[in-house]
Amino acid sequence: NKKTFIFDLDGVIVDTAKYHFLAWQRLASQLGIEFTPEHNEELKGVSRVKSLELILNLGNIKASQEEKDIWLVQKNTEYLSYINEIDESEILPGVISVLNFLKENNQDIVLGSASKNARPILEKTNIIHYFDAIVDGNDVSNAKPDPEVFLQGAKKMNNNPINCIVFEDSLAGIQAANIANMISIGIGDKRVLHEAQFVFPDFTHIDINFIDNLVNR
Ligand code: B16
Ligand code: MG
Repeated sequence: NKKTFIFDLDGVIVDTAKYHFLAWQRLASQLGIEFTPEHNEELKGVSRVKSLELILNLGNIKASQEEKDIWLVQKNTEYLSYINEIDESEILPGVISVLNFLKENNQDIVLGSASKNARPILEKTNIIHYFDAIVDGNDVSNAKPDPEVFLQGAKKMNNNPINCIVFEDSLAGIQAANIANMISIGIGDKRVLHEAQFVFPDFTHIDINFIDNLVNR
């Protein structure tokens, strides 16, 4: 039977972490907080609100909800100014061949992302037409490792979780896929993503026969 392939966005399809970093760093420096690329690693797959909490904790800053709301808008406005400039060239190597193979083989393609900016990113990079369903930060109330985002994706496709395959770059996302009873495929560092059933450094390392086996298993 038909499989549902669920893709995370940031870190799997596009590398938007660098733009999140620039926008968070501007805010952090304004607040007198030192924010490094290592800190940014910890924000991968984490929601916008939770990311701000982590950054404020770094600087031991207590703030009112009004202040936090202003900073969240400021960060997102700056992030969107970068997103506004992106195009197809931002798509990570090897992703398009896998999407094409899945389309040719009539498999479901679903987005499962924590980002509330997922749609504009898919539009700017010209790949929104590949997706049969999109589940993003606007749809879910429980962040990864809660499996809600992926379970909603399966439900939209009317498919059973055991027929779903998840591509993720964050450990929380891998855990979410495992809890959902889906096949978890890590994209990135094996040491970080050790709970995944399979790990590849990036999509160029995934042989199309591997995908074909998942389709026909
Ligand atoms: P936004 P993913 C996540 O996307 C990012 O990895 C994470 O760094 C970001 O804070 C989060 O989306 C929310 O993004 O501010 O655009 O709503 O990896 O789940 O696709
Ligand atoms: Mg991600």
